[in-house]
Amino acid sequence: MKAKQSQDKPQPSGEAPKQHDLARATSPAGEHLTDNLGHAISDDQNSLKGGVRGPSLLEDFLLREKISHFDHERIPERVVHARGAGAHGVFKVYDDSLSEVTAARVLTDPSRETPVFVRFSTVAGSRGSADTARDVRGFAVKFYTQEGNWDLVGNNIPPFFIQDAIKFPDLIHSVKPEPHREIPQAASAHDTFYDFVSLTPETLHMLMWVMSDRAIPRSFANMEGFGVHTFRLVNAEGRSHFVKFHWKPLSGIHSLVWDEALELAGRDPDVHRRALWDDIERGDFPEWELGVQVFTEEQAAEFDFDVLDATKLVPEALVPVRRVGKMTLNRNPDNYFAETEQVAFMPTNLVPGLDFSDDPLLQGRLFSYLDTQLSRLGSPNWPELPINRPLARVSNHQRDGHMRYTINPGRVAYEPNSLGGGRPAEVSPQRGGFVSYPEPLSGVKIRQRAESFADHYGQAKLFWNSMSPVEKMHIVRAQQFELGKVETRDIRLKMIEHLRGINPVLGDQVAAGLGEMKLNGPLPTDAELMKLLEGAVSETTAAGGVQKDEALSMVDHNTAPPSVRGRKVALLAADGVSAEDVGRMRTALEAQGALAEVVGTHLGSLQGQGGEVMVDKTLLTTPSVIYDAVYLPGGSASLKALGQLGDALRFVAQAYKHGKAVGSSPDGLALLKQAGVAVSAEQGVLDLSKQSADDFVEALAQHRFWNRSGDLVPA
Ligand code: HDE
Repeated sequence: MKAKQSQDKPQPSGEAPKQHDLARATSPAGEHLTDNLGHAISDDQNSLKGGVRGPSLLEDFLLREKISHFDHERIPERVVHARGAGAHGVFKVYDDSLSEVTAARVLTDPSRETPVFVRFSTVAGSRGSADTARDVRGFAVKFYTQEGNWDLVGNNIPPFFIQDAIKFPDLIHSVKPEPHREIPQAASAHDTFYDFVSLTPETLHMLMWVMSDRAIPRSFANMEGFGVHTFRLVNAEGRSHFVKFHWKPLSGIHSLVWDEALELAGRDPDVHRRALWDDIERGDFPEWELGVQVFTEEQAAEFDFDVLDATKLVPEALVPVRRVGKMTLNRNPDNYFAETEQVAFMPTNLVPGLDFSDDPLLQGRLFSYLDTQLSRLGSPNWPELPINRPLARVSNHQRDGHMRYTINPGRVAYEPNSLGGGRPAEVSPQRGGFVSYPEPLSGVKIRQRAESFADHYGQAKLFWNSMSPVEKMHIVRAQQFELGKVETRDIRLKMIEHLRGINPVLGDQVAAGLGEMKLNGPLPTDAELMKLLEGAVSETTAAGGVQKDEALSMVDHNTAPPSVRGRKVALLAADGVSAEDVGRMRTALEAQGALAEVVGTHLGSLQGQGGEVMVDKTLLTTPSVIYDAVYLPGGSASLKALGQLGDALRFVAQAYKHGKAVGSSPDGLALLKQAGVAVSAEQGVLDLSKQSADDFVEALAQHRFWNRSGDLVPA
């Protein structure tokens, strides 16, 4: 296990600058208790009263200060992406090969380690909502470069719902809890969202992604990230290329199943936030490679879709992704509010060598983020907050405002000036001054959608075609669930027609689930549905002639070779468990970077066969949905005791139903049977008298076994 990093340990060189900068604002607990102005306090238990049983006195400045500060300690939560978790890290490019297309030093200088702060988020829910809601995830990265901050404020889904920023408030109002009764929290499964979607077919491509398992990630470390919009790279000669940014997780892309997501929302609503924190504390640092799709304007003009339309992606089959660098998250924040809550991202934070495109959604964002910080953080001086301030020197004539922290000496606060020696002076482009790409423009002033934005179904079809049968089955089930919650029949009917437009089998199966189409016989089981959907494909349009893009599937393609890195395995145990078997499995798992936890009948230690076994969690507090697999270590007394516990039987049955690897010592086979789980190596249920611990680790690396018979979920 790698050493936990703490502030007094040496840090990777690149991280140090921002960490030192933050340390200037960090205030560890002092020896003496004081008020906010440094007066020592002798009694923090009792307010000042007129007599021990008398009224409190107005004079009690300590009581008033403490209560008053408390009264004002909340700020407005983000209007979207309110719930988030953040971490510090570093980014490094592999080589200087991008210098042909960009002058951005952060992307071309391999000797630099750029500090980053990343915030992951859900979109629709409030700050206190659950991590596992079906939703898009925000993936916002702030690079503290030597040339100023660069924010890549992306999502875990590459297209967006809408094409023009003017529709964003409508989209968000439709998905947020309905305004008359504030229901439902953090859910798209309600009438107003589908009312908007059914009347706005440009949302359909992204809707398909949101109905897929991408919207219920296993962890933040198992998500891809996307810059979504087309941006520009500009090289030293001023030449521009278009670019799409990607983050490829080195621990692969993995998702929950819906039943797990629902259970986790109750059992551990902080599951993603907790995993991010725990992984970093343990030294299992989450990593992503930065990928770029670079293409010219001429190439873009040849595509049968518009790269300025954010509801479209550029298929990787059309423009491959080049992996150019790596980001490692290696330090947890010291204070949630000061860092994760007060961090302010803005797509306008750019460095020379990068620029915007004319994507009308991006153009609207260029206004929104600065604007929203003013109401959220309350002052134009928010860039002075430690988490937001750049490492590059700030020097200008902006002054005053609420909570101004910087002291600007001297009488000059204007430009041009002679009294201040003409400083600070403008910087020429050659010396790093930012210049906007001189894109030639002409046109009439007009409110109109470009004809090249008109195709709303083509890429939804591409996504659908690219799914494996199980992924398609999950989309059907998700849509049946979501529309099943929509109370207005007319909206359901409109949605079925849209889904039929993407693929008739998709539309029909959803319709059948909603009672809008009669089938000859009962509704298909999951396995039957998967068979039915296998050949269900649609002719794409607006996808550059690509009919199927493997990169869009999490099953057919992954961003990293199969591995068990970061996977968590439960070893179920009671008194009498074989200490040797526990140790053997733990060693096999940890050798490959996975984590083993003993889930026992009680906390503390178990009286094991051959020694004591320490318990990490108990059956009462820890469900199977926290884990990626379960193993039943030997010890007949232990397994007999477990076999009498409903929690243990459910644990195993549920892990099985969720498609996870299950392994058992010979002593545990009876319990497996009791839980209704049949041994089958192909289906990831291993009898360890016939197979080795390494075979179990290999099964774990497959993540899920979709070939189990019958309906897998719910357990
Ligand atoms: Fe955002 N978005 N957004 N968004 N967005 C915000 O800014 C907005 C869009 C994204 O962890 C807000 O500081 C508009 C696309 C992330 O702090 C706000 C439009 C993408 C985060 C805002 C979009 C995003 C935000 C709320 C359409 C993916 C969280 C708080 C024109 C590329 C950042 C804040 C964090 C946050 C506006 C569309 C990603 C209100 C107007 C497309 C990851 O300014």
